[in-house]
Amino acid sequence: MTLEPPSLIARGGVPPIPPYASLVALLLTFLVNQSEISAQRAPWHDLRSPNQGGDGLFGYSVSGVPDADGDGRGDVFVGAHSARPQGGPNDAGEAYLFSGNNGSLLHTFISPNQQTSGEFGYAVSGVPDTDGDGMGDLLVGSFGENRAHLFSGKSGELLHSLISPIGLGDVNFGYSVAGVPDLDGDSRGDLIVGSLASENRGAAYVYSGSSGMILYPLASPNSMVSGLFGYSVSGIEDVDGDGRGDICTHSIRLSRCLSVSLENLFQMFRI
Ligand SMILES: [Ca+2]
Ligand SMILES: [Ca+2]
Ligand SMILES: [Ca+2]
Repeated sequence: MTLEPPSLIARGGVPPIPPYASLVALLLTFLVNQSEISAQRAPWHDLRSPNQGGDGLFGYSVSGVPDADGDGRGDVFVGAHSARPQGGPNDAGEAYLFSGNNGSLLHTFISPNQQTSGEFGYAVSGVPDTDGDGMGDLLVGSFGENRAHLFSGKSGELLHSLISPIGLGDVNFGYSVAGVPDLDGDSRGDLIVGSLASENRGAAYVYSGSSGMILYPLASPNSMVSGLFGYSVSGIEDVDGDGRGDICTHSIRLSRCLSVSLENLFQMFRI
């Protein structure tokens, strides 16, 4: 006598479901879900450069911004560091704030220190509110100027211009920028700016977003020629439980996160 495999024995007169049928059902479910996901992935807004003279590498840098126009929705910041502002020098750069809600242009930003190959907008970042109006703000790196500029997201006004603390030589201050959740306890967002100074060893500088004053200069504990500490920087939510924002930096060899507090300058740990 030959016994059927248990999976094929019908119970109560109901035919067994072939194993492949459930696989087909799973596949169909997967395909339906994929088509729904594809539909959801259609872009909400197709953002284009507003510069009539050329896009100037529009979109080379992008960042989300905490709601800047008061509609309760996050907004979008786009850099175009090779753009030529109207009547301005080549490669001075521009940056643009768009409504995340409807894609409309809210503000166009140019450097207060326009110069040829200033590269304003090479790096851009949204910043938690720095000026107390409750709206997100905007940080722009211009490594060709060795500057970074902080603007009000709501009004578009310049709040602070940060200049390389080690001079205006070939230091590429502003190569990377990021907003940081409040780390000095004044309830305002703060800033970090990367520089590729001194034989590309690199450095990064943490600033108060409200005053524009430098809080901490940072260098790699393993500084080396072409180490590129500060090649990229980022602010992150509190990771060590002290209620303050923290920061990450990347160098050519490794990435490190810095836990920052006023009492204890920082501790480093690898990620
Ligand atoms: Ca908004
Ligand atoms: Ca603000
Ligand atoms: Ca702060």
